[in-house]
Amino acid sequence: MTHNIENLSRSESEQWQYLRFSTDHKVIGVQYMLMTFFFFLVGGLLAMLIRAELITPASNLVDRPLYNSLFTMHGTIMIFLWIIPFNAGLANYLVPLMIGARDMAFPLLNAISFWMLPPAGLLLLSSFLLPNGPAKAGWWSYPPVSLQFPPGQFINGEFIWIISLLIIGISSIMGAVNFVTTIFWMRAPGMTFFRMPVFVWSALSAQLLQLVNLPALTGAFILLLFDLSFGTQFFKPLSEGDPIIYQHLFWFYSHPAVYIMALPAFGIFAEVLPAFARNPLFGYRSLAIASLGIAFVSIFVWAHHMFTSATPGWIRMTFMVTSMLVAVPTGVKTFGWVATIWKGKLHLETPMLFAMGGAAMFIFGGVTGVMLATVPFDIHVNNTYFIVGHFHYIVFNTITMAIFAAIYFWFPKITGRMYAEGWGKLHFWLTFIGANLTFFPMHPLGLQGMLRRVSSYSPEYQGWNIIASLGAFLLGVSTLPFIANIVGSWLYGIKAANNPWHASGLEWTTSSPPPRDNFEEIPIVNRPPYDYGNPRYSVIEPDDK
Ligand code: HEM
Ligand SMILES: [Cu+2]
Repeated sequence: MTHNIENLSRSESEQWQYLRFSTDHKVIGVQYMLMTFFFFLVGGLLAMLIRAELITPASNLVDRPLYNSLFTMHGTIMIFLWIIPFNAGLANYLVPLMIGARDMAFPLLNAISFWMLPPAGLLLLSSFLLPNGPAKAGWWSYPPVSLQFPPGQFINGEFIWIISLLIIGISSIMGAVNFVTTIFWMRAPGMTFFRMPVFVWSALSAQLLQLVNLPALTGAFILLLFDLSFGTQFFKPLSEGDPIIYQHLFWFYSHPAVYIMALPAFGIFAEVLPAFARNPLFGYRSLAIASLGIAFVSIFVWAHHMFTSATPGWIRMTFMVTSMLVAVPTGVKTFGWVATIWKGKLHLETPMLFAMGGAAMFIFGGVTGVMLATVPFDIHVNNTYFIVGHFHYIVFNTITMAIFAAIYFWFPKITGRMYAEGWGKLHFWLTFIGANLTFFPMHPLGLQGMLRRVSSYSPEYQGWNIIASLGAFLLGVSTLPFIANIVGSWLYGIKAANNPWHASGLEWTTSSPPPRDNFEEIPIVNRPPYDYGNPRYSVIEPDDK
């Protein structure tokens, strides 16, 4: 393999653009993805500390207050600084390309939304330097626990936590306005709603949820801040405040947040599976509508997180039924993925491995989700490791795997270079095995009664805990081939064709990487997506791999 000098210097100057202020949606998208990956590593490091503590039944590595900070910061970072903003970054990169636009509707607003995040994230991390350390009340930050800081300490971990989450939330709302406007008004001629790829449908559904539900969380955080720092009594039970109201406001956003995280993953599966099965996506319209259906139903299920919060029976029953209804549109999705690869000619390159692995794991996490929607079962396993096992099958085994599928799939488009296949497969197998070793044992542990958010446990639970911790360290190792592959291939990888996977989306019709304005000429769309036999646009494919 030869590299000429121009090539190297060109790519070097390209990498620096990601540190500069830019209003190009592609640069901003990559900035989001790089920044959130940094926080994924921080969150992962915290997870390994937690798992190191849990190898032995006694609490001996960190003290209990610090343990509380560890799981609080881990959960907060993984949700608000890894998955949600990563999805925003990926959608930023892809949506304008996929709908044939030259940029987002509001490029400056887009850049501002991004640049609010690094200071907010660093502010959150800085709370490790405070005398009493970071917030300790879990990622829900329920009052009254979250309000228990020594009086007289105005700047405490909880204060910093609320301020940084408010900044992140405002950034997300601004982003949502931008995405929804872009998808409604910036589509290329002929790009009707039912010619948009499913990825765009899922981004639209997720961003609508941000618009509708995030303001409730923002309001709750502002009231919480007043209770914490300015002596109000909104949520303080001893002064006739109502902590349960906080739970309602919190979950009114935070259950849909699960779908704000998961819908883009479903969108990724809908792009990757057909490309590598060389089959059109099965049931395009129903998958597109199911995205909106999932988003809609998810607005009405929040109280399933409150089955044990002295919730009246009729509310429990109502929310049990609505929660189970989510299984209908998600079932449509799963069926569509299976039917797409059925009898396909499967090409098992790295993006496909991650997409198939992630989709399969979603079936497991989805089934335990329906189990948890059942009130009596949920009461039994409430606050145990069964919950932690269930949601990590979603947030890690499904969504984080989908994110890796996306990174490998669009890497050639973004960087103009190919990644190394062998390293990618190594990364997949380490991740897949590590994730199941880590999170499967949490289910039997929870069924046997091991509580979550504890740093010590009774010795009978140790066996499964050792397996989970070894799995977590394997996951830590799995990031090494990934980082090596991405950095090495970005600098020295062989040049990528415009459409190395023979995929069908509009983004593959332009050069790799695309020019500043995305397309030489705005394309005119005349066919539905995933129409493999008939290219939708006149595509010229130079030196295809
Ligand atoms: C990288 C591998 C990961 C490992 C080994 C891991 C492990 C853990 C462990 C051991 C806990 C503590 C459970 C408890 O005490 O209740 C935890 C909590 C949590 N994790 Fe992860 N996790 C990982 C990735 C993720 C990801 C990708 C997310 C994405 C959202 C995530 C979200 C959470 C949340 C929300 C909590 C709950 C925190 C709380 O109780 O307030 N984790 N994780
Ligand atoms: Cu929920």
